[in-house]
Amino acid sequence: MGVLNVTPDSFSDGGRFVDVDRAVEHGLEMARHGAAIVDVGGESTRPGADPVPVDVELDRVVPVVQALAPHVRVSVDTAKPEVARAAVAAGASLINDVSASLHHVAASEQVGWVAMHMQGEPRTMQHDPVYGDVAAEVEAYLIGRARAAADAGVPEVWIDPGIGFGKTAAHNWQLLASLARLCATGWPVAVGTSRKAFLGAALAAADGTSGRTDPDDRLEGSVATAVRAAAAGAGMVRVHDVEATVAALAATRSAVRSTASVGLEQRESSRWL
Ligand code: PMM
Repeated sequence: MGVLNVTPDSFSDGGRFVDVDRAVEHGLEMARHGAAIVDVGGESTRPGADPVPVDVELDRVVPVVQALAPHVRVSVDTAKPEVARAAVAAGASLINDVSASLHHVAASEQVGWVAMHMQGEPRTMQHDPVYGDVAAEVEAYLIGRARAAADAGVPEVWIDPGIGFGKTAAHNWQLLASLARLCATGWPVAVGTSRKAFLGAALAAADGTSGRTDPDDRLEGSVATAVRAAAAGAGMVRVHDVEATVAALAATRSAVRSTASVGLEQRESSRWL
């Protein structure tokens, strides 16, 4: 899933694709580079972000969805039912829902739904996130949301642990470390680590520098964690750098296959992943 934020203020690519033509061009480019889905979002969910009025979000999202939908599968990244409905009418077939509350819209529109876990809301979620057992709590929450959606008749349900949404860096690493367990629930898992702040600290430690504060400067961490997620069984990774991620996933697949062909167990190759 390639990320297309049509916002002036997203932490990772804010302001770059506000213009409809540029946004569509970038979406098509991600599709050419191998994205199966382009995820169009018109409201920033970065920590501290203020909500956007519904008419503003509609104006940002609908024309871009309409232009992309004939060429590539489109999802809409929104927490507003009006925006989700309008995007589906414009051709989107997946609702990417960081609020995990729109399953009734996905059911009535008969489209797919991604339920993401978030503790709190974007304006305040990073103030002091606290969990007893983050992996268990996120899993229990997501299973509940997924069951509700399936019971309501949603035809395609994904669960996403919501990396960075009301989580410390330690929580994010714990969630990544326990992804195989989330995948073992049987619900298809989506994961978004791309360019997020917790990667900056890890990359800086590798560099010996004080910090990679620019989200554009977190490519290696983004790709490495996408590969890690896929190796753990995630069916979808939400990324900004589609070309690099697709190549890394293809190379990993070849490496795992050749490991199997020389008689080692797959487990062997995934130990370091
Ligand atoms: N992260 C962001 C926005 N939407 N949706 C899902 N399903 N999972 C995520 O991890 C996620 C998301 C924030 O990143 P961005 O500002 O770069 O879009």
